[in-house]
Amino acid sequence: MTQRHTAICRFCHSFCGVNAELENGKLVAVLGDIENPMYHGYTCIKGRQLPEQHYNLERLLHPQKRTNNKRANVASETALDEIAAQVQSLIADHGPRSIALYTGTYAFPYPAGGAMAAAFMDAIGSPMRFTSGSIDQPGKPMAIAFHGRWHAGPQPFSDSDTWMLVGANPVVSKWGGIPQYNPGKRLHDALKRDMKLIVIDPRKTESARRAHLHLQCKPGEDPTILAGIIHVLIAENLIDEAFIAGDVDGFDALKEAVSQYTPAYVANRAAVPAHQVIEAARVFAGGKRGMTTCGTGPNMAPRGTLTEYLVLVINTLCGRWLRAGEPMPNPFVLLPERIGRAEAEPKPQAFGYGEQLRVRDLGDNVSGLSAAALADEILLEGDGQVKALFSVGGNPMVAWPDQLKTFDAMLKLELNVALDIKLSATAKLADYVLPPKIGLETPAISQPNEGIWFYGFSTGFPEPYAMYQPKLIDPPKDSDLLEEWEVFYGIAQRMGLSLNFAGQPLDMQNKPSTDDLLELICTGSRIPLDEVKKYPHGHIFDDPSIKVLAKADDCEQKLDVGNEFMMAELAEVRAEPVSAHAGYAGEEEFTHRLVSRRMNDVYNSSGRDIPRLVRNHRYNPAYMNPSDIDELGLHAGDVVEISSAHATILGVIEEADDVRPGVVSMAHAFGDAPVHDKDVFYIGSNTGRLTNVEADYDTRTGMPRMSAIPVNLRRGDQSLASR
Ligand SMILES: Nc1nc2c(c(=O)[nH]1)N[C@H]1C(S)=C(S)[C@@H](COP(=O)(O)OP(=O)(O)OC[C@H]3O[C@@H](n4cnc5c(=O)[nH]c(N)nc54)[C@H](O)[C@@H]3O)O[C@H]1N2
Ligand SMILES: Nc1nc2c(c(=O)[nH]1)N[C@H]1C(S)=C(S)[C@@H](COP(=O)(O)OP(=O)(O)OC[C@H]3O[C@@H](n4cnc5c(=O)[nH]c(N)nc54)[C@H](O)[C@@H]3O)O[C@H]1N2
Ligand code: SF4
Ligand SMILES: [Mo]
Repeated sequence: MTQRHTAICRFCHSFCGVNAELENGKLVAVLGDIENPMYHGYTCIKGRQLPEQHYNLERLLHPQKRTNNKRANVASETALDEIAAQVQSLIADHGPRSIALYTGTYAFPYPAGGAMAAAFMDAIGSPMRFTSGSIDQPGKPMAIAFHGRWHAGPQPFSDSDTWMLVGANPVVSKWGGIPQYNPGKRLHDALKRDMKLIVIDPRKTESARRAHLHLQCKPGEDPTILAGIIHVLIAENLIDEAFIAGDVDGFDALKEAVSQYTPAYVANRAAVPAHQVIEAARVFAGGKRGMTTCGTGPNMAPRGTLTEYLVLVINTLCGRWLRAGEPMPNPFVLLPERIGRAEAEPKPQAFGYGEQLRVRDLGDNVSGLSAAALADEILLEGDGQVKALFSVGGNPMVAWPDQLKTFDAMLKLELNVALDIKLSATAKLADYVLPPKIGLETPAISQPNEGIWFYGFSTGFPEPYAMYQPKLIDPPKDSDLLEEWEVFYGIAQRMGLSLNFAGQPLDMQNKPSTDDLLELICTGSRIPLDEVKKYPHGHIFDDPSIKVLAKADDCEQKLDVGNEFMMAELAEVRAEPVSAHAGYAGEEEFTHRLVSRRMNDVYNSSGRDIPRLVRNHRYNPAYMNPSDIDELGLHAGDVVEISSAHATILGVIEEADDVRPGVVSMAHAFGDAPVHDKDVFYIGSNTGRLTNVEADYDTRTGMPRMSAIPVNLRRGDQSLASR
């Protein structure tokens, strides 16, 4: 008999509330849940494959150990015994800094795992914690630290009449700008009420196709474009003078810094018509409400922090922050109540504190230690060298920049532990692979999507929504799976450590349940988790009485639009030579720029083992404008060699009218170790390999250039198609 339960899809970070159909304790289908008040029945093709994900033949059901290049199953208890002993001896010989943690994409939906891993690192005293966030949009927290955060938060999408997306494609990515909970419907509803969308992107994306105005720019020129828009806002007095007078510092320095970013200069440099720069400023400022938000594209391109900063500046100049008396869109549900005040928060120290890395003068900063430097920390001999890596729900071999360096680092590690559901490119090289329970096999809470409010702005639930999902099915029979948190708890037990979890001491004798831990994670929440559990379809816990408070009488904080580092960078950008060449100033020997993108049916390196998700191709095509393909004398389906100043990869060409000429648009997290390169039609290829972490990086966040990478193209080996 078919039973229907509501569940949280954790294939991606959008956490759609769905209906799961179970037969004899097995998941057989996933459908939308029309009764869910946040997602309104939405699912995507990935979410509908959850049964395939759970019962995939490539899913590991037992831990594996690699000895002499051979992998064999090992009992989880034995694996933990051995790992604990090795960690203990590494710490004894080399100190706690020799143990590093990397949490990737799948740490997010399983919050007990990340929190237990952090508790373990606290207990051993290792500062070496890295997250995929540091190679995602590290410019965001850095820019917020420079500019300041408006305590009450941004104006919500739901009542905005203008919106500007810079290098983001939320319709596909379910991230970055439009609230990522059925964003297609939200955008559709907004356009129906006549919201004007502006998109800045070298590709006419699924989001750009719905825009009132699309600036199809050269990639990597966002600082110039945004400075140009600011120039127009100021020149035409399209700014909120009262807000600036009361709550903003640095206006004069900004005005001076953008004075030479005329629309004509922008047009010449970024290849967008001058009238579009003017129109973007007028349309955005012409509306009453709405935000400019930035996605991964410009964060991966050079000067991501500056781009994010200028995005904040545009919002501030237009006064687009919530004011006293307005309803608080989300005072939180499973987090402690947060009532905004209409004032700037004190600015944190942005960088230059805490743990220092041994390379490139990098150190701790508001976006965390740079994962782009972790391979160096593993490879560089000497005091403090990293000898052991725990990778939790991440895939360094395909996600970190400079893949060949990462490959060397993976081989150099003395202890390489991957917590992964399958033999990913990284797990294959690991000494131990510890597969977890997934999805419906463990309870879920929506709380991580509240927490990301602090990461940027315009992320997180736009309303006070929460949902809980109990464990609904057993893991496959005879499997030996450990949840991520159980791994760190088990190792700590063996090492005799006491862990502090979510601020509270854990009972190290009587193992908690996942539900116990979720309860701890929600300690002090505005609505108790038990109350949330009463609403199987999820619920919006509205409280109209919660309104934005007035600025405190003694508040002297202001938002800063003239930060000295950012003004200096603006001057540096303006001083760069501009090339009339189709290529780029100072990079004339390169003909194209390769840009990042997301593909709808896969999620970073996940989804390739699910037939319906790779029905068109298993690889990541090199999408190019047909005119560029013609010019190269190539055709769709041809193999092309793509070379940056650092490395060469293969690509398979696909025609795409939506890509600007001079641009190659290609997804990341494909490919594998170099010996597999020729299987490009089967595994795709790794764009991260083109990136040099030692050149062209942000000196504060360590973020290297991972988009707008200058490349050359030439015909590749066409016989690979038949491999
Ligand atoms: N060149 C280039 N590089 C990039 C980017 C880019 O645009 N261009 N994007 C960057 C960004 S934004 C990010 S976030 C990073 C992503 O960086 P990572 O998070 O390191 O990469 P993923 O491929 O998402 O790795 C997820 C891993 O988790 C495994 N997994 C799946 N389900 C589970 C589960 O339930 N539990 C556990 N423990 N594991 C699971 C998957 O098999 C996979 O191996 O890549 C970055 N790298
Ligand atoms: N289906 C699916 N969804 C995903 C993922 C996935 O792999 N697949 N990955 C998830 C992850 S880890 C993240 S962080 C989010 C990211 O979410 P988004 O930031 O929305 O990511 P993208 O869809 O890649 O959109 C980035 C856009 O930037 C553009 N771009 C590239 N370089 C530049 C540039 O220099 N300037 C400008 N202006 N634009 C540029 C690209 O053309 C692209 O359209 O998506 C998440 N969602
Ligand atoms: S957007 Fe798709 S993959 Fe992401 S949570 Fe929703 S159904 Fe799952
Ligand atoms: Mo990401």
